[in-house]
Parts: sequence; C-alpha cells; structure tokens
Amino acid sequence: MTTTISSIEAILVDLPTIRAHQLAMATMQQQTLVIVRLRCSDGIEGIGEATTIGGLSYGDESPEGIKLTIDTYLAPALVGQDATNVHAAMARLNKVARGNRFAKSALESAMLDAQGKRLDVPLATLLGGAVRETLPVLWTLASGDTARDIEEAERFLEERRHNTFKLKIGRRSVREDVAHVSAIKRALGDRARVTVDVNQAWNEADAATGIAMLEAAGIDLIEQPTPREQRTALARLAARFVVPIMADEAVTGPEDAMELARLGAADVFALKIAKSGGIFGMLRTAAVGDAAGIALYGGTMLEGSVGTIAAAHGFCTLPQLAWGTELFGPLLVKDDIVVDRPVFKDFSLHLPQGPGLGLAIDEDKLAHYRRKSH
Ligand code: MUC
Ligand code: MG
Repeated sequence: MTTTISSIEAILVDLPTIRAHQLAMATMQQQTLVIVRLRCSDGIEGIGEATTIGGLSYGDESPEGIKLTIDTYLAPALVGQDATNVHAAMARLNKVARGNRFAKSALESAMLDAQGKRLDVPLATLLGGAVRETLPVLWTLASGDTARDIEEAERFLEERRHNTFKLKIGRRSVREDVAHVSAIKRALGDRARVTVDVNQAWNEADAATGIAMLEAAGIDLIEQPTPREQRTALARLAARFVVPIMADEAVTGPEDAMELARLGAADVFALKIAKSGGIFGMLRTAAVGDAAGIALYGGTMLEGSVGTIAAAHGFCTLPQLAWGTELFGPLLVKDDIVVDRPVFKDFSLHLPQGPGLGLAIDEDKLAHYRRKSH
C-alpha cells in the first residue's frame, strides 16, 4: 500500500534574537520561522522550515504569506499524494503554484526528513552521501556599533566559534561604512577573514568607490553590492576588481546562475535552499556554478535549527564549497524549538547523525513560541 501524506501544518514561530541585527533593509529584534509539520499515513512526521528576513523587506515572500500559501494552495495539493516520491510531489507543487520558493523549500525539506526517517538514514545519505561532516561557519557582525562588533568578534575567536566575520553594510554613507569595516579589519588583522554584504544598497558608482577602498583595507569578499536586477553592473564590477564579488539576491535558481556565469558577473555564488525552492533546486544551482568555475558559498536566510540543518545536509554533499558557510542562524536566536540544538565548535557546524534531519521538535518550546493570534 502506498504511504501517503495525511496532513500538513504550517506554524508561525517568533523567537527573540540575542541582540538587534542590523541589515541595509531592516533591523531584526526577533526572527519569525514558518515551521512545517508533514504527517504521513505510516505515522512518520517530517519537519521543514521557511524563513525570511524582515517581513517583506528582503524577499518576495513574508512569513504570514508563506503560511497562507501552504494552508490554502500547497497543502491541499500534497495531501493524499505518495509521501515517498519527493520529485513527483515537487513537480505537482510547481504545477499548482508559480514561484513561492520559500514555501516549497519548507515542504520539500519536510518530505525529505520523513523519507530519511522512514529509511533510517540521514538526509545527506538520501541525497547520495556527505563529502564532509562539518561545515565552516562565519558570524555576521551587525550590532550597528563598531566597538561592540570588535568585542563580539574577539570573543568568538577566543571561543574558537568563528574566524570569519561578515559585516552588514549599506545603511550609512559609503565613507562611514568603509571606516567601520576598516576599523574592524585593523583590530582583527590576519587572525580573521572579513567580508561584507551590501544587500544591494549601492549604485554602481558608489560600489566602485566603496569596493576600491574595501579592497585596499584587506577585505576578502564583497557580497551583492548592487541591485539584483542590475547584472551587467555586477559584471563590470567583477571585471574591475581583484577582490571576489559574490552574487546573493541575484542568484536564485539555475537559470540565474547560467545568466550570471554567461555575463561573468560573479566570482562566487551564495547558495540558499529557500531561494532555490529547496535542496534539489540549490544543488542544481550549485552544478551550474561548478560547470562555470564559480566558487560556492553556503548561505542562510537566518533560519532556525530546522532550516539550517536542512541546508547543512545539502551543503555537505557538494563537491566544492570553497567559501564555507554562514549557517549561524540558530546562534542568533535566544532559544530554540528543537530538543538538541545544533553543535557549533572548532569554527564549524557539525552535521547531526540521526535519520532525516536528525532533529526532534521540543513540543513545550514550540507551544510557547508559536504565534498565538492564529
Ligand atoms: C544575506 O543577505 O546574506 C545572511 C547573514 C545575515 O546576517 O543575513 C543574511 C542574509
Ligand atoms: Mg547576502
């Protein structure tokens, strides 16, 4: 008898952050996760997560919209379907709904988690096998205060938790941002790598000025300096500077990856399961990067533990991941909704070994943090 999907629940979870997290487009005091619980006729439950940053200020899907999309359109299309055939289920979702990649990613993760539990193998094994069990993880300094950022970086270096730091810039003038970044790089010297993420905030002229100064200050990587639609601007910047340019918002799926590769618009791709519509979409995007000789980086939407570990299983299977990852989302929130929080040590995230994602929901914590107005 076929094992089918019996019910799907999408739950909004609000978790406070350990400090304010300032990005070019939003300041986060909390993070909202959309947690998906997908129950199957054999009694197995899979979990997944769709999370974005700053409501609708970062991406095209909001947490509330993701829940509505799943409840109204995607869950009804999946209930009654074969729970063991993830590709068939995703093809069905792609027929029922265009776009909505974050929502689809959460459902795909939940199906893969369930299937991993069913076969008693970790999700990475289901994907063909992990080529690494640990992933380097950087930390984002985004308190908004230079001295506090330096103090945070020193602490994490000392604890051997992170040795690469990404700075969120683009809120202030180019000169103020460069002064902030340079002060941090000077303080850390060769003990840490420092990268910046502009989150599309600069025009091409600002970017040319800013990147020249950042390059001189010893910054290792420049992420998405200009608006995502302006691919030729990114290509001109990539041609002009030696410091590598990374595409983030500009690369969602394999089609974007093809176009950016054709234009020579990026040296590095930031991969994220959410923006690619799931782990398989992320792997297809990575394959285009590999074929084009573009280095890869494991990105985050600042997901909690469920989304982070789903991405980690995918990233662990990639043949090359030259720039490591930024899978620190679980460390940015004060509390968690899983029983055993992911392990971060020796500058790395350690992949859980249990079946599926290798995580279990903490029911009390989930009940406590779930949004009550629904
Ligand atoms: C982004 O654009 O890369 C990743 C780290 C962080 O602090 O924000 C994200 C989003
Ligand atoms: Mg980014």
